[in-house]
Amino acid sequence: MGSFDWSDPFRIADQLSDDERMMAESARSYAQEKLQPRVTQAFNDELVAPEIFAEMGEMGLLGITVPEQYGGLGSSYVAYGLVAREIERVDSGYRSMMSVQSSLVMYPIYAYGSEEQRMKYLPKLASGEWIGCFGLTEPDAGSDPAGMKTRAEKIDGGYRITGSKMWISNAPVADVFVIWAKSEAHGGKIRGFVLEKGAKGLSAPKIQNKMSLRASVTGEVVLEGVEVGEDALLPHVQGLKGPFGCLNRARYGIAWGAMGAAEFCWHAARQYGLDRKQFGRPIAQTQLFQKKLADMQTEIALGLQAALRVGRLMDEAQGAPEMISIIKRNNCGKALDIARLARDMHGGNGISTEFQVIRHMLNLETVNTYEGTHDIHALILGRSQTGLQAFF
Ligand code: TGC
Ligand code: FAD
Repeated sequence: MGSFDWSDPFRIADQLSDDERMMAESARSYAQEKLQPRVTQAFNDELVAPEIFAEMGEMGLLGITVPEQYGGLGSSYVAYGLVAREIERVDSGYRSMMSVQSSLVMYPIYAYGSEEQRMKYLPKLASGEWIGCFGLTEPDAGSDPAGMKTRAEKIDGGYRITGSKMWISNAPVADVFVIWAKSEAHGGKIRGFVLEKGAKGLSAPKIQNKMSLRASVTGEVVLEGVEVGEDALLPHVQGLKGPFGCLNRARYGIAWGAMGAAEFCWHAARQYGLDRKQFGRPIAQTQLFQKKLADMQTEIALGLQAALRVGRLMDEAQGAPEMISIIKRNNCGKALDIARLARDMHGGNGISTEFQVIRHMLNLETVNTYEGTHDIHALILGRSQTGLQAFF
C-alpha cells in the first residue's frame, strides 16, 4: 500500500508537471509573503489596494493563459487554477482581482478583439499597469443577463452607450472597462465594448457597506451617453456567448480558488482543535470534531481532483460549460459549508477576523453567488440532463 498525506489525500501534487508545481509554489510564496500579512487590515478597513495588480503582474500572475506575445504567460488552465487556489487561500477578494483581470478582461480582448486592441491593451493589463473590469450585471439583470437594458446606439464614427452596471469588481479603480450592451446596429444583439477611464459620461462609484469581499473594491458603472469610436467594439463575437465564453474561464478558476479558501479553513480548524483544550483534552480528540475534519478533508480532496480533471480537459480543448457548472457550484457550496463549520469549531474566537475563518466565510457568500449562483448552476445542469429549461 502507498503512503497517505492527510493534507493531500489524492496526491494532487504528484499529478502536476514540474512547470505547474513551480507556478503553484511561486504563487504560494507571493501570496503568503506579500498578501497574507496585509489581508486582515485590508478586510477590516476595506482598504483599496490597486498596487496589488502591479505586484501580480510582476509575478506573472495576470493573463496566465494568454500567449506570451501579448504579455501573458502562454501557460495552461491547470496552472491558472493552481494560482487561483494559492491566492484564494489568502482571500477570495484578491483572487477576484486576479481572475477578473485575467479571465474577464484579458481573455475577451484576446479572444474577440482586433489585433490593434490586443496590442494596445493586453501588455499593460498583463503587467498590472492598467486595471480592468467586466460589466455584465445590471441592477435589474443579474441571473438573467439577457434582460440587460444597457444600449449602444450607432452614431457617426462609433457608438453612444447608455445604461448602468451593478456589482462590478475593480470598477472604481479601473482603467479599462469591458462593457456588454445591446447594440441597435446589430439587431439588438449583445456586443462587447472596451471603454477607457476618463471617457465623458463614464463613472464608477464605489459600492459601500459590503460585509463580504471587503479587500476587493466593487462599483457601479454609470454610462451616461458615453461616446466611443468604432475601434471600441470587440469585433469577433456577438450574443450572450461573448460574456459566457469569458465566464467559463472565470468560473473554472473560482472552482479551484474556493478550494484554496476551504483548505485554509480546514487547516486552521485542525490546528485550533489540536491546541485548544476543554474537558481536560484537545477538542480535536472528540468524535464530533474529528467527523467534521473528515468531512472537510473528503470534500476538498474530491473538489480538487474534479477541478484538476476539468482543467486537463480544458487544456485539451475538451472542457464543456456543464463540467464547469458542476465544479463551480459544488466547490463553492462545499467551501462555504467548510468555512461555516470552521467558524463554529473556533468557538468564540471564530467570530474575530484575527482568526480569519469568518473572513473566508463571509467572502464565500459572494463566491457562491457571483458568476452564476449555486441554484442557477443547478438549473444549467438540470437543463442539460432533461432538455427542459426551468429558468422561467
Ligand atoms: P441561453 O439560451 O442558455 O444561451 C444564450 C446564448 O449563450 C450561449 N451560451 C454559452 N456559450 C458559451 N458558454 C456558456 N457557458 C454558455 N451558456 C450559454 C448559448 O449557446 C446561446 O448562444 P446562441 O448563439 O445560441 O445565442 O441563455 P439564457 O438567457 O437562457 O441563460 C440562462 C443562464 C441562467 C444559463 C445564464 O444567463 C446564466 O448563466 N446566468 C448567470 C449570470 C452570471 O453568471 N453572471 C455573471 C456576471 S460576471 C461576475 O459575476 C463576475 S464576478 C468576478 C469576480 O469578482 O471574481
Ligand atoms: P438575482 O439574479 O436577483 O438572484 C437572487 C436569488 O434568486 C438567487 O438566490 C438566485 O439563485 C435566485 N434566482 C434567480 N433566478 C432564478 C430562477 N430562474 N430560478 C430559481 N432561482 C432563481 N457582475 C459582473 O458583471 N461583473 C463583476 O465583476 C461582478 N462582480 C461581483 C462582485 C460582488 C462582490 C458581487 C456580490 C457580485 C458581482 N457581480 C458581478 C454580480 C453577480 O454576478 C450577480 O450578483 C449574480 O449573477 C446574481 O445576480 P443578482 O445579484 O441580480 O441576483
